[in-house]
Amino acid sequence: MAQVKVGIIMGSQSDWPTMRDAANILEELGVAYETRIVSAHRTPDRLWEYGRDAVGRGLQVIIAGAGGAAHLPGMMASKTRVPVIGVPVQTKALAGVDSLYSIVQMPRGYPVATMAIGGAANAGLMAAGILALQDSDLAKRLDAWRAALSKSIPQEPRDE
Ligand code: RP5
Repeated sequence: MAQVKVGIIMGSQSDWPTMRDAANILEELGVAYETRIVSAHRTPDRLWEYGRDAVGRGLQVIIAGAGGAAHLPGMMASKTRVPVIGVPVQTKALAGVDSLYSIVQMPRGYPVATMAIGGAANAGLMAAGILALQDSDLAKRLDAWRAALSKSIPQEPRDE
């Protein structure tokens, strides 16, 4: 079993349909990851333990998604120096702007690399890019993934 280097955490089961996009990208790129439900409000002790153990367990990036009063990414960034990529999950009431604002406005000293609302796929790619700095095989796979995406874009639009 490969060493898990990326933790994908989310505030609720209801975040999984969004956060699955990050997992899918990591799977495509052959990056070992784990998934956990960790709620800043409902399971604060779980959050504390996950952050406390992250470095020792060999995690190198944490992708954290949450919606509404989305404190999970910021609290995780406070608890561990492992880089945290935040994913604002879209909400019904405020369309995810609440999530975005909750995640992006971190105080100096505890940054969260915040993606777009619902941007879990890009979070996976960002995590892969960070790991690829130290992993030449992954770098090749990521380069190939990017080249394939570019190649798939047609030159001209067509009637659908
Ligand atoms: C947040 O509250 C979660 O991240 C989720 O996006 C939102 C709603 O959670 P549920 O009520 O669906 O469990 O903590």
